[in-house]
Amino acid sequence: MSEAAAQFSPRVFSGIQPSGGLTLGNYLGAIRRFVDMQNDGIETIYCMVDLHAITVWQDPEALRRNTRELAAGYIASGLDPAKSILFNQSQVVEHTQLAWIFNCVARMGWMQRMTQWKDKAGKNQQNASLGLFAYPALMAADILVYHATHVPVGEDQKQHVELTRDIAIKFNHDFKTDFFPITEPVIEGTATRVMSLRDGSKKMSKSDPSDMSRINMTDDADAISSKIRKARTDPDALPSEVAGLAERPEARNLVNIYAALSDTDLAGALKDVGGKQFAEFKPMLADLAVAKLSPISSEMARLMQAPEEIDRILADGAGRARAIAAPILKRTYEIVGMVGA
Ligand code: AQP
Repeated sequence: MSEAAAQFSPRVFSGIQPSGGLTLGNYLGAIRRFVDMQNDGIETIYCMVDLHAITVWQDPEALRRNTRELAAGYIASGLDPAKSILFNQSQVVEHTQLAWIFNCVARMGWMQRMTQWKDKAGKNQQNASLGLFAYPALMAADILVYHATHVPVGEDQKQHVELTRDIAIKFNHDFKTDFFPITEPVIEGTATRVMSLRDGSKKMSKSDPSDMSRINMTDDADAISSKIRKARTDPDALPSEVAGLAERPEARNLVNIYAALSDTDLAGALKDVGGKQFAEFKPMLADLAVAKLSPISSEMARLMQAPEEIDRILADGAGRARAIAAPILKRTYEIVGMVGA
């Protein structure tokens, strides 16, 4: 932990957008770390960031379903509502209130440098939503409204957590205070960047137009096997050494997924599968993925039968989250000079 973070008690915050169904990338890159940190006994707060999801168009009915399904995915993967605070972002208004303050702290140039903004807005930035541009300030508010010291994320979110640190530093500097912690990203594990099954240079993503590019946490055994069987590869056998994967992004990705699902690293996985042809390796990977993911998808399906129970868990979590966020927002308003705070 850094010196600045050391003044604050450890508290973990992270979130996932209900912008589609959960993917294997979200599970391996984020949710498994969420569960580890919960089980390490640290205070953990995990959110379904529905306000982030609407920075690009979401069908309202799909957003409702995806939010509940994401909550079901959290719980089915091992997050326990009695141990972690689980809620959806829109139900804790302090996030958006602090985000406004941070919109006034962050600089346009900082936002313009964000690679996610550039990727998602594409060539037509003029037509992107203002919310998509301001996304990282809301993310900073999500984290700092709890004085969170640690944020488990996949590799792609590193830049946004760095921007959160810049916002905290500038706020503390401008107002001559040390009120906000300088949060640490926690990017650990074998699978911090799971790639598309169709293109080893693109990350696996819920909003990729091709469903064949990803494994969804709700996919059944047939779908998982078929997607892995059809995953893009090259004609060579797998190498025995990690160096042999250097110029082979698709092969590396599949071995990486195998490694993460078997709780080992690339070198450990290659001890099992090095020298094999894809015709032999792919069914091994499919069996492993089905064995690891089926219990989660069945539990998600069971939880989705009782949406009112999911809503009750989220409402309870929102109440507990607000109890932490409200005094931090109030003190922020006082520091900024808002009369009546
Ligand atoms: N492919 C991935 N590999 C490892 N980690 C990943 N994460 C996402 N994709 C991968 C991590 O999952 C967490 C939640 O991500 P998010 O939903 O907030 O946004 P995202 O990173 O933009 O994820 P998606 O799936 O690509 O969503 P869309 O398609 O809506 O943009 C984060 O910790 C992220 O790093």
